[in-house]
Amino acid sequence: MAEKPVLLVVDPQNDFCPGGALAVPEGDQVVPVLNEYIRRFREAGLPIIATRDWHPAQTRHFTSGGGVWPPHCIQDTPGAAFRSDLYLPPDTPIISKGTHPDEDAYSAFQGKDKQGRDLTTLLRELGVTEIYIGGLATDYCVRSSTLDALKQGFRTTVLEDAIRGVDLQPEDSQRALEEMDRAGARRIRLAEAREALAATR
Ligand code: VGL
Repeated sequence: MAEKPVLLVVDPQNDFCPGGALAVPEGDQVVPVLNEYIRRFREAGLPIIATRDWHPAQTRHFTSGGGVWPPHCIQDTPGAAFRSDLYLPPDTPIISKGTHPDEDAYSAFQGKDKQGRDLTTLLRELGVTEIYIGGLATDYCVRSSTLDALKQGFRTTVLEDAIRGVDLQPEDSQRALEEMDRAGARRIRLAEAREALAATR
C-alpha cells in the first residue's frame, strides 16, 4: 500500500536557538534545512505539521517549579515564537505541548491543536501513515515524538541533518539516535529525501 507521509517540524522556536533561554548548540542551523524539507513536501502536495513548546509561566517543568530547565517557551513571549527565518506555510496546523503546569510533554503526541485535537487524531484525519521528523531537540522532543510515533505504528524517518541536541551529558543525542534506530526509525539526509519521497507514491 502507498504510504502517505507528513513532515513534522518540532519546536523550531527562538528559545531553543543561540541567544534563547534554552539554547541548543547550533539550533538555528536546522532552520534552512527544515525550509528545504518544507519546500519539498509542499511541492509534492504533502501535509506539514509543526509543534511548539507552549508553557505557562509557572510549571514543574522549570527549575522554579522543581524541574530541570530554565524558564523557556512561555506562551505568547518572543522566545516561544517560531524562528522568523522558518518558512512554514500559513495554514500549517500547530500542535502546542506542555501547556499544563503539571507536565513536561516532550512528545508531540502529548500536545493539541487550537481545536483541541491531538496529533494522532490529526494524522488520522489527514490519512497519514508515515512521519518524517526534524527540529529540536534530538535528545528530548525529537526522541520522544519518534518513539511514540513508532509505538503507534507509523513508519518513522528522522531527518538527520535537520536536528540538533541539548546534550546535557555529552553523547545524549548520539544515544537518543541509537535508541530511535533500535525502535525501528529510519534516518535520512536531504540528499536522500527525493528518492525517499518518490518511493511513497
Ligand atoms: C525540549 C528540553 C526542554 C525540546 C523541551 O523541545 O526538545 N527540550 N524542553
